[in-house]
Amino acid sequence: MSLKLYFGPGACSFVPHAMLQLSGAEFEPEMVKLHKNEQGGEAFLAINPRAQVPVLVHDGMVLDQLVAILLYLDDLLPDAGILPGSGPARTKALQTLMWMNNTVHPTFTHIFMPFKYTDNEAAQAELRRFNTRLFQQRLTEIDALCAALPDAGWLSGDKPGALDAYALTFMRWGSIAKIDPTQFKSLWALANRFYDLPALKPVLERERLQLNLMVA
Ligand SMILES: N[C@@H](CCC(=O)N[C@@H](CS)C(=O)NCC(=O)O)C(=O)O
Repeated sequence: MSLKLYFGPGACSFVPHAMLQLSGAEFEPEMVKLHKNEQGGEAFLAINPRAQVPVLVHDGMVLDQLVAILLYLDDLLPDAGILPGSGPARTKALQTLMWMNNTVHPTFTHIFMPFKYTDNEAAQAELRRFNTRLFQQRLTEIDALCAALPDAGWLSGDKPGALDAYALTFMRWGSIAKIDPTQFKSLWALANRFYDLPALKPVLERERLQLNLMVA
């Protein structure tokens, strides 16, 4: 079996990157430098014409879209704990995953890449302002989900999984937008527990990830 993941440091691709690493599966991580626009270069466009990470390549099959990749990996690696296995716990986790992907994630894109939505500079500034406030609300909502967990519990169930990695990612992104991550006490605690998982270390080193970008 050959598994390859194209990831951008600090991007949403952290979620499958972390899941693959924690699963213990053999995979080839391939870095795409988003800040150098490598996703728009000829070599990467030949792999994903949508010019985005993450991209998973498994035995020649090329897959983009975070949720599709996570569901695929969850099938392939059922013991990895990416999502709860079945029943209402799985359905609720999927509900949260879809919301994170179709609502929280694009809210941040409006802050970080407003030029994707308008070429008017004043409108871009307004998108940044409005969506920063909205993103603060989304993080508050995720913080409440974390606060409702039992002690040392995970959003994804018994094991640290996809929802936890995505929550950590959003919290980090918030700090790029100067939203202090330490104000979200339960989310901050969960993200730190995830960050401190010994098996995650290679991913943190590859991506050079810091949890709070407000403290340089
Ligand atoms: N809908 C896509 C969104 C992926 C996405 O937004 N990827 C970002 C990184 S978080 C990216 O590649 N950005 C570079 C760009 O759009 O130029 C998914 O769920 O996979």
